[in-house]
Amino acid sequence: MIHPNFFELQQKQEKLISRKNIKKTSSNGVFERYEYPVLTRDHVPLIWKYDLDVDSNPFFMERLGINAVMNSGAIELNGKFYLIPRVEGNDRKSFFAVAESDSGVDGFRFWDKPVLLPDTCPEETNVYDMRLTKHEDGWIYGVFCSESKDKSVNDLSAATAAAGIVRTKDLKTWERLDNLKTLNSPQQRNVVLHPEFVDGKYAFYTRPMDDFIETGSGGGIGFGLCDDIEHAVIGEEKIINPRRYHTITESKNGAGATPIKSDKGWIHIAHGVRNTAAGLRYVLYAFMTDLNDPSRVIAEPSGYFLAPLGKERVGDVSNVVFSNGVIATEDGNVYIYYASSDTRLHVATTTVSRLVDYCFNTPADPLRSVDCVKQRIGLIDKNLELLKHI
Ligand code: M1P
Repeated sequence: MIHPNFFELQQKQEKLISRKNIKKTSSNGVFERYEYPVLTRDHVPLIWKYDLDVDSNPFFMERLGINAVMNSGAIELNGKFYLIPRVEGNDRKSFFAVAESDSGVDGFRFWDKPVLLPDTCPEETNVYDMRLTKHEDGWIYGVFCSESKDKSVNDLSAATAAAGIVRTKDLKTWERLDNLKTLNSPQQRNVVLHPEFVDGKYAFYTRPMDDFIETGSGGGIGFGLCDDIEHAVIGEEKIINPRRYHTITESKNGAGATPIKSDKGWIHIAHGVRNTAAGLRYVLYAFMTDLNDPSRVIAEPSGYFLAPLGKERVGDVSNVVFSNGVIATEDGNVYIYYASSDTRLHVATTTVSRLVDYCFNTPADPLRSVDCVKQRIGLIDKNLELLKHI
């Protein structure tokens, strides 16, 4: 018999999932945030956590708890919005699951079962942060971090990050391909597949790292080409967006969502990390690359695009926002899915035109305080002149 507590919890969850989200007024003109997260651990189906049987679970305890629902791949298919977030169990292992919505800002409901990836890497311990790419070859690719224990050193927490690759046509059946090999980088995270062929090859944004946490000599977001997606190997990785001293990317940076195509270039929403006395702070930033040569940055606004705010600041890993999924619909609307503090998933909305304006018309970082002041005085002088005429 089903435990009677189940029905009460089910009603509560139904209320949460069907709650309408409320768009907040934009504070910066660039995007709008929403009142409620789009996915939290409370959205996870109860049947993933509880044994409903009153005989085997008389106290109605969670048997397999969920700790967080965060960093999510995103894709639109046939007018519906699909998210594939990183779902983390209480056991600290992450997995992927599909949630769908009609609106893109609320009503996200998980499918009945999480994604069971083909088990082709016996050493793999953890998987997370899938980027979904609708590629012009006709497949939908998922590129994610595949983490294994690093047995070469005598350190219990030493790990190796690699880019796992899967592909599907329907988000239901997944084919696992070989992990990406980058000949010059021992570790990789935040790898994103570009949606179009470049010079007839598959193009990846990479993030070379010497170490699991520190990027070391890995100087920023890389770009590399490969011939065969089923056995992907990248030789040369060109750093296209370096991390820089005394900026939001000083400690590290990484590609975020699959870039959005606009008539002015490819729009990237990436993340930058700087170290502080309170630990690492992750923010989102934007840049654009050339339409015909996506390895060439053509615009990079100064500073961050979106940083943790209010309740977003606190969670499992506080002071973090992270995005690995953006949807641009045909009508030019953009849905940016970002997680806060490795705990929950939010959406911010804007449009392709606003992002293009933001990228080209927000001044670049002059990299020195004195030049930042000059830059600001230029803006003030222009405004004072205008204000004289009112
Ligand atoms: O904890 C913050 C983020 O840390 C990692 O990102 P990066 O490789 O850039 O440091 C990822 O593990 C990510 O999942 C996590 O949100």
